[in-house]
This record gives sequence, structure tokens and C-alpha cells, in this order.
Amino acid sequence: MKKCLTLLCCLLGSVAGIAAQDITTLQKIGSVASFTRSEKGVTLTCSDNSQVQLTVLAADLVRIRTSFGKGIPSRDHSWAIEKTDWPTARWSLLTNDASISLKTDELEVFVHRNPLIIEFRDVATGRIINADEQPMAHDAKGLLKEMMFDPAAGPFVAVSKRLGFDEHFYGLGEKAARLDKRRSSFVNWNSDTPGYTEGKDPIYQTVPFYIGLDRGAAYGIFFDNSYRSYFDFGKSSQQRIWFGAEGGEIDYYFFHGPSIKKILGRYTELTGRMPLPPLWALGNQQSRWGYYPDKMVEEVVKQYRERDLPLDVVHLDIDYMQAYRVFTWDPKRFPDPKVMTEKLGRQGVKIITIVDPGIKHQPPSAGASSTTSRLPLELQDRSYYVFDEGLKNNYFQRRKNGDLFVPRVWPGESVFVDYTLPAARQWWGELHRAYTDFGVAGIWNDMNEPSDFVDQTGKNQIDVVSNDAGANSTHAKNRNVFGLLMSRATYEGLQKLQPEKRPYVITRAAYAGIQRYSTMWTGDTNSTWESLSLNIPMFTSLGLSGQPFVGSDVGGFIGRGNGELLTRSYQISFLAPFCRNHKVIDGYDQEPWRFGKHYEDIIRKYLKLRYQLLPFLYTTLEEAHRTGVPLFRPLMLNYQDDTNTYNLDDQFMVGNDLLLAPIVKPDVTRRLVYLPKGTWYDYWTNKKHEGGTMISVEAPLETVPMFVRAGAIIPMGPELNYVGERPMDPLTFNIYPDERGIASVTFYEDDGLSPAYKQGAFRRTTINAESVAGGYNVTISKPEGSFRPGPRKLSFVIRAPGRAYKAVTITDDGSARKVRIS
Ligand code: MIG
Repeated sequence: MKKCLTLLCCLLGSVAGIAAQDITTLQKIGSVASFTRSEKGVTLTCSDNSQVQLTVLAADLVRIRTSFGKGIPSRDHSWAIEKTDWPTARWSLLTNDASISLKTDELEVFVHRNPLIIEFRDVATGRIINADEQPMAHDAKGLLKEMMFDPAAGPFVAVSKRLGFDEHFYGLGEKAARLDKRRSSFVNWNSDTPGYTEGKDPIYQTVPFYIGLDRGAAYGIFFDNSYRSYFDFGKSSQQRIWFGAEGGEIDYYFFHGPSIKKILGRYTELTGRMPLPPLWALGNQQSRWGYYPDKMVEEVVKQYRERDLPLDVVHLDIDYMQAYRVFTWDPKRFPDPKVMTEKLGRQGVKIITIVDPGIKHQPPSAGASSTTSRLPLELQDRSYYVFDEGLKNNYFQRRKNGDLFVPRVWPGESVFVDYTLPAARQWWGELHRAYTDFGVAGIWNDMNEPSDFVDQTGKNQIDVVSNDAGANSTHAKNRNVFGLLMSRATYEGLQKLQPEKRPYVITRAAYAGIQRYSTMWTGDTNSTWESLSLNIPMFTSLGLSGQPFVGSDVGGFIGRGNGELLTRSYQISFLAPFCRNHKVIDGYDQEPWRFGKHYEDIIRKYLKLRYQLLPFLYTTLEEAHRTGVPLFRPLMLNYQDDTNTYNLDDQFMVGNDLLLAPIVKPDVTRRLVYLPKGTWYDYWTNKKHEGGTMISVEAPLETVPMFVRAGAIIPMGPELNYVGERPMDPLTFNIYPDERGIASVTFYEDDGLSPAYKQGAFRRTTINAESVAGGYNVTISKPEGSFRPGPRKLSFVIRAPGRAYKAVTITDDGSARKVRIS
């Protein structure tokens, strides 16, 4: 039997390229010979001269760093980490001949000396939360050389953990996979994978962070290693899960829960949180590979306005550039971009331009040189300022032998910037003047895996060296952080060019920590039901990996969709942070009206609802910014004790209060919906349902099953066709009382545009409703923060079935108020 399994693994391995590694054959770390104690932890020295450093960063956060056969290097650098200065947390040390134990107020790290096995125990319950299944190991003999991208960058390092019989796994960033990652395995190697389907792995991003959930208690592990990495959550073994990488250190952070929300809070404290994007970024967005010339963009906007469809943003794909030269405009297609953005601006529409990392490789012809982005066509062909400047300043990536690295991307032969160089990042950031000067509102970073048409595996880049904060390391280490650093350069550039505005960046590739700089979308999906069904598990998994601002091409990118697919797609994305319809250049058109009025009318209903829900969405997004808990949630995040939710990934929640059960199959107009314990209101009918069970719900094409948690108050604004069309007035508070007749909300607002919210220019208002004497008393507390929205009307509506209550409207003057509804 065992033989069969091994054989099967080998067969699978040759296809998947991963299961074949048998990490049990790797050389295990020696036993603990001695240790030293420091203020923040201990360093173990092992019988084979390896060292392990255990550092207490907080009561619920411990870092494990291991170096095989030598001492821990003094260099300690990561592009992912934001916070390094942790105040010393209380911890104690207990040692004897057999073990060394570090104990914080929450977590005990218990180290068996021989063999060296690390266990994490919950101090409150004494339970082992997580334990090594075998000692940490490395490939001292080069057994895995064959499968490594760059054997010279190795050796392979691996950590092996015991697999719980009923343990579930979540997170791991962007994977074309289901919510619960149990019994599957993954590779992280940022890759351009157009038309990916479920199971395709890796795809664009690397976030080596996961959450384990065992018997209701969660922990987190962030393996901060940017080499090609592997996570096997019990696919190749029933006893063990393991993670490893093709080089670098074992360097991981262990987060103690037991609450997942708490873990996300810590993880995003460590790797940074999402700054608030401009409010208009929550508006509806429309894109198309091939929106040119300017007249076509204007026509799209005209159609949106004439058809009364809300729209905030149009994206310009690669065709706006002059022969794919980044930071230029094609003067024939877009003769006057500033006039265009102003014209669209008057209709409430903003422009976002795509920016690829590939800079056209174009040595200047004799005599020609310029530093403007708007040379006439003939002159740009002779001299391209971006190439000239980058070359002169030595900002471009080079091979080990000193040659420029020349990949092939959209401009043909190209060069890439070494974004690990601070000066190069700054230069790249400032180049965005070519857009901000013309009124462009945000930047879309594509192709930053980085994609290379010569070879998508990265082999063509194997000897490309990046400065890497002085380490001068090769592609094996830097590929997975390329997108992160490009986005960072973009974000910091926009911040510098327009300090009064919040930057808005979208990226395809990323590494952990990306949320500090950029939002993301899930790349080149298909216009198929299969692809659509991945939306929910992918958005929720990204949220569980620190990335709250996510979305997918509405309607799907590649292939021909239809009205039903597009409509169902909007019924998910109208509540995703990033709501953008996008289509490949040679695909059938899929703007909301393309399949006829019937579908267009339904889509309009959802887009209008999204805009009305902006106060609710923004409040929930601010929570993500402040706490790391995402807007778009799997049910298990809100109901961690409910095992029914552990692999439920065709439903989602927005914040704590809205629950949706979309249709992701054709020709289906009814479905089962799981409602967790508590009372739920059908959003469309106000009908009440008792939760803790499955219900069967009608879902004709015009209706996505949508429920509100009893106890919630959902703030909604007026109908809008774009953000800022008119003030958020009136604000309507829809009250959904729970069994005790109580409901509440803490509502957030700010100017939606500037970074002033960081200095307290926001308003946070708590509203409580309580059933008293046949009516409701509503208390509006005195708002927090210095933002003054100006006078507006507040309406309070009780959404309970049965007896009709009269809505009450007051004029808000920012003071504490009491309202009676009878
Ligand atoms: O090689 O810019 O994912 O959204 O439309 C394809 C053209 C390059 C891939 C992106 C897609 C975009 C397309 N790009």
C-alpha cells in the first residue's frame, strides 16, 4: 500500500511538479547543544552547528529563524515586513535537560532538545496548537537539485508539521483553488497564466501566509521566504503538512489565535495594512483591452450616462501608449489626454492607465534626446526618454556578466527596472508625472510577475541580479517580490506627485505586504461558469491573506460570455471592493448593455444598489484598513465555531451584516443557502429566517439571495451615478432588530479623497436602536473625529416584517440625538 502511494505520488509529482519531493529524506537539524538568552528570546546552537532563533515579538507572535550548519547571519532583511520595532512582551524561560520553553501570556513555545521538535501550545488551555512532525530540514546532499529552479541558489529548506485529523487551512493569497486548502498542495512562483482554471498553480501572486483551524482554534504561519516555495497541506501524507523553499532561510512567524480576526490583525500589523483608497475606487469601473482612440472612450462613457448606468472609472489598456512605450501617449489615438480627462471628469468619470514593467529597449539614435513624454511620433522612435534616463543611471536589471537583461514583452525587446534600488523606485515613481500631469487618477500595474514572452518559467532570467539591499542576489530570490516593489514605487511616486490625494494602484503580481501599496485583481480569468465559481473562494482567501481590496474581471476576461453569465457575475462583484468589467482585445464585447435590455436592467439594479450601499461598504472597508479584517468574508471568519462554514465557499459575507448566496451555474433559479445561527432578514422581502440551517431560496436571474443579520443597521446613501455626483444626503439607516429588538452600527465617513483621515479627519458615529413600548428608541451618539460632513438628513427605517413603522428623518448637526420611531 505504502509503495502504491509513493508511486502514485511520483506519477502525480511528474505532472504537478511538487508531490514528488520527499522531504523526509532531507538532512534534519541537529539536536540542541546549548542556548543563549537575550531580551527577546533565545538562540539555540545545535550539534551540527546550526542555529535557531526564537524571538518573542508579542504575546501571540513568535518568530522562528533557522540557519543550517552555521550561525544566524547578521543580515536580516525582508521586503514584506513593515513593523520591526516590537515592544518587549512579557515572557519567561523554563529549561531542563530535555526541553527549553518560552512562555508568553498566551503562547508557549516548547522545544524538545533531542530531536529538535518545536511545539506551540496555548497557555490558556494547555493544548498543543501546532507541532513539528520532524525536525526542520535542509537538502544538504542536493537530492532535490533536479526540481529546483536554480540549484545554485539553494539548498532547499523545509518545515514539517503534524496534520490534525480535522484541521483546515486557509489563506495563501491568490490561488485558483477552493477556500479550505486541506489535502491540497501549492507552489509559489509568480506566473503569467492567462485563462487559468481551477487547479492551475502557481498563478500571479505569492503570499506565503496561511491560517490553520483545528477544533475551532486558529493559528497563523507566515513563511517569509521569497524563493519558489511549497505548501503541502496534507496532500502527499496523512500525517504531515510541510512548507519549504528553494533557498533562503527558514524564517517564519507563528501567530496564536484562537480567533482568526485577531490573527489577521497581527499579520497586518507585521506586514502592514491597506491605506484607505479614494472613495471613488469603490465606484463602478469599466475596462477593455482596446479602448482607443479617445473618441471610443468618450462613447463608452456616453453610453453609460445615457443608459443611466453608474460609472466612476474607465481603464486604458496598453493601446493608449505610443508603440507600448510606458510613460508616453500615442499622439494619434490620444492627441490631448488632458482635454479628454477633463471632459470625462465633468461627467464624473476618472481615467486609470495601465503601466507595464517592460521598457522598450531603445538605444538613442545619434543626436536625439529628450525628457518629455509627448514628443511627436517620429521623435519618440528616435529617442525614448525612459530608456535613456534609466540606462544613464544604471537602474535596469543586468545579468551576472554585466549585460543588460533584455526580455521580450509588449514593446518587443525591453528592459526591466531593478526596483530593489531605492533610487530606481523613486525615479519610476516620478515618471508617473506623464499621467498625473494629464489628469490620470490611478495606475494599473500589469505583467509584473515579471512576464517574459521569451520564457514564462523564469529560466531566461535565472542569472539576472538585483541589488536586493546590497545582497546582489539572483532571480530565484527576487522574482516573487518584483511586483511588490514595482507597486511600491508606483504608490510612493503617486504619493509624492499628489500629496493631497490618496494613491490608487492596482496590481497583478505581488508578495506578502502588497496591501500597503496596492489593490489587486485576479488576472486573466475565463468567461465561463467554472471561472466565475472561483470568484468567491479567491476573494475570501485573499481577504484571509491580508489583501482586502480585491476583484476579478466582471464577466470574465477570455472567451465569449453571455447575458446570464455577465448578470450573475455582477451579482457577486457588485459587493466586491474592486468592481470592474474587463475584456480581452479579441473577445466579444461585454459592457452591461451588450446582451440586451433584459440583462442591462438587472445589472443596473445591482450597480445602483452598490452605490446606495457605499456608506456601508466604506464603513466596512475602513474596518479592513484599521484592523486587517477584510470586507469580503467567508462565513467561517464570522462564525469560526460553526463547522458548517469551514468549506462553504459559494456564499460570502460583506462585513458582519450582509450574507450573499450567488448563483454560479447556468440555468439555475433556486439554491440552498446556509444561514448561521441567529436571525436573518431576506434583504428583498424583509422576511425573517431562523439560522443554524439550510434553506431553499428562489433565485431568478433578477435576484441574488441576500440576507441581513438581525441586529444590524445598514447605512445607505442616495442613488448615485458616480461618487460625488451629489452629497450623501439623505443617509438612510435601515434597522434590522434582533430577537431582543436591538440593532446597532458604528458608521464611518471622511472626505473620501485626501490622506487627512490619518490625522483624525474622519467621523465615526454610533447608532443604537432598541425596541421600547411598541416602538423604537434610536440613539445617535456624539460623533468621534474632526471631519465635518455638513448638514444633511438622517432617516431611520425599521425593516421588520409585519407592522409598518413610520420612517423618521432628522437634520444632522453633529450632536448626540435621540429619535423615537412609532
Ligand atoms: O499579455 O494589457 O491581465 O488585463 O488586458 C496580456 C493587456 C497583457 C494582461 C492583463 C489584462 C490586460 C492585458 N495584459
